[in-house]
Amino acid sequence: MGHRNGGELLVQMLERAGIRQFFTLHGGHLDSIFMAAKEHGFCMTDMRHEQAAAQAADGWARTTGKPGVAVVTAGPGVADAMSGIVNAYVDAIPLLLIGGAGPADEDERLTLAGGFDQVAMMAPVTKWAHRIPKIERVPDMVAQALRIATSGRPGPVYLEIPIDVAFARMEEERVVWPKKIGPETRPTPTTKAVQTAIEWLHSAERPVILLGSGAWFSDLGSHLLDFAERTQIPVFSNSRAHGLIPADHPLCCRNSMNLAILDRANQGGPDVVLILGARLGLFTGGSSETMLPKDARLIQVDIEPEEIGRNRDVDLGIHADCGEMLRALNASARERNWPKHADWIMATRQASEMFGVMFGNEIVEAKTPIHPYVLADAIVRTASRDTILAVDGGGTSSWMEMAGQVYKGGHWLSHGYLSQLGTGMPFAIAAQVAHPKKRVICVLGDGAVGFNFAEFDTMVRHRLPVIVVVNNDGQWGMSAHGQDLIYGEGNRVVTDLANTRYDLAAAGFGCHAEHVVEPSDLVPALERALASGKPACVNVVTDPSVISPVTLALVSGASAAGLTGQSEEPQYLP
Ligand SMILES: Cc1ncc(C[n+]2csc(CCOP(=O)(O)OP(=O)(O)O)c2C)c(N)n1
Ligand SMILES: [Mg+2]
Repeated sequence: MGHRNGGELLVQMLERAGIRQFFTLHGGHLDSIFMAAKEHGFCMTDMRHEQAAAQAADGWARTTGKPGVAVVTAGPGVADAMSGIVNAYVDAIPLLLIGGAGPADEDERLTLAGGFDQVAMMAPVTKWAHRIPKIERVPDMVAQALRIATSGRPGPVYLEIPIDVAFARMEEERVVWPKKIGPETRPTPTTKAVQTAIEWLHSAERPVILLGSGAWFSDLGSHLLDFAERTQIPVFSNSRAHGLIPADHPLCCRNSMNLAILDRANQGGPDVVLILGARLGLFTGGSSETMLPKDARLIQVDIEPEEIGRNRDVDLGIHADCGEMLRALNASARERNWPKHADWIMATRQASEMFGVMFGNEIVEAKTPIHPYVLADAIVRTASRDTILAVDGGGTSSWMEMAGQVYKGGHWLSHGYLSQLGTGMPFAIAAQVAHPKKRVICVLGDGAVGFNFAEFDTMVRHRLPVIVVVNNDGQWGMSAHGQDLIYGEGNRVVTDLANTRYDLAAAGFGCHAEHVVEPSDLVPALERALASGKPACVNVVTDPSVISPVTLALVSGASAAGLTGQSEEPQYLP
C-alpha cells in the first residue's frame, strides 16, 4: 500500500483541476510541494519577490482567462505576496495563493517564520481564506478554493498548508478525490429581460456596448462580434477587456475613457449603454456623468448581482453571465432589422482616434527629447497582432492606452482599479510563460520599473525573451506633474528620480541592453531587442515636461471635487 504526503496530494489535486504550473519563491515549509511538482513535470517559475509571484499568478489569469497559482512560504512569503493579492482582489481576478505555515498545533509559540495570523491577514483581501486542518482535507479544500476563485464574480483565494500537513503522510487508498470542481451551467438572463434590452437597443439612436473583465472571463465565443455586427453598435472596453473586438474592426472604439471625449466634443453622448461585466467605478466616470450621461438608459449585466447599481442608478439590471447574455441577445436580435447608425459610428470612431490625431504632429516633428506618445506609437507599430503588451506606470500607461491597438483578449495587461505600480514585469513574465511562442513587450515608467527590477533575473534564468521598454523621464512623472499643476512649478517634493541607466543594470543580469536618446534610433533599437532572442531592457530617454491628458483629467477631477485646495481647474486637454 503506497503512501502520499500533503504536498503530493496538493499537487495531484491541482493537476486534476487542469493546473500544471505555478509562480513561486522557495521556503523550506514548502519542499514536499516542490518535490511533488517536479515529479509531476509542473512548470515552476521561481521569482525574486513574492509580490512578483502573486502578481504573475494574477497576470496568468488576465492573459489566459484561467486561474493563476502562486505558492509562497510561511511568514515573510505570505506577507510579501499581500500587495499582489490586493491588486487581484480589487480587479476581481481569479487566483489561488498557497501559503506555507508553521505546525498547526504550535500556534502562538513563535515558531520559525510565524508569529502572526496569516489567514486573518488575508481574509479581507480575498474571496475566501482558510487553513487546511489535516492531510485528509487537502483534496477537497483545494477544490473548494478553486471553485470559489472561479465561480460567481472571480477573485483571489488563500489556502494555507501548515508544515505538519504538507509533510504528513496517508495511505493512498484512503484519499477521497472530488469528482468535479465547479458547476456545469452559468447564470442565464430571463426572456423578459432580454426582450426589454433588445427593445431599448433597437430604438436607440446612439447605443454603445461597454465591456469589462466579466466579458473576458466568460466564454463569449463569437457571440460578441456577431451581436455587435448584426446590431451595428460600437464597442468600448476597459483595460481588462481590450482586444475582445479587434482594434481594426470598424466598431472598436477602444478605451471606455473615449466616452468622455465623445461628450466633450459635443457630439452627444450615448442614449443606451449595454454594460457587460464592467463594474461601475472610476473607469465608467465614477459618480459623475462624464462617460455615462445622466439621461442614458443603462443596461447592466453582471454575474454578481450585488454589483448592479454601484455608483449609479441602473435602468435594467440583469444577473447573468456575459456569454449567456450575448447568446440570448443574438437569438432575439436575429428577428429584427437593425438601423445602421452610420453617423454615430463615425462619431465614436473619431473619438477613439482623437489622441492619434492630436499627437500626430509630434510624430512628424520627431523632436529630442522623445515625446512619450512617439515612444508609445513606435512600440505599437513595432508590435504584431499577436504581441502581448504589459503596461505599467503613471503617464506611461496612459500614453500606451492612447496609442494602443489590441487585437485579441488577454493581450493587453495593465492597471485596474488599484493602479498598482510594479505589475508590468510580473504580468509580462506570466504572459511569456503562458504563450512561449508569442512576443511580449512590457512598457513601464522609470518609477514603475524599480518595484520588481530583479525580475530581469527571472526572465534570464527562465529564458523568457520579454522586451522591457523603460519610459525614462527621470521622475515619478504623473506625481511630479500633479504637483506642478496644483502647487505651481518649482514646488515639487519627493517626485524626482535620477537619470538612471536601467539598461546597464539589466545587462548585469544578462539581458540585451539598449539606450535610446534619438527618435530615429527608437524603432531600430526595438527591432534589435526583438531579434536578440534574449530578455531585453530598452531604456528610452523621454521629455519630462509633457503632461499626459489623463494626469490633467485626474487633477481636474480632484480639483472639481474640492480635493486640491485649488480654486481654478486645470484644463482637461492641452
Ligand atoms: C505601488 C504604487 N505606489 C505609488 C503609486 C502612486 N503613483 C501613481 S503614478 C506615480 C508615478 C509613476 O511614475 P513612473 O512609473 O515613472 O511613470 P510616469 O508617470 O513617469 O510615466 C505614482 C508614484 C502607485 N500608483 N502605486
Ligand atoms: Mg517616470
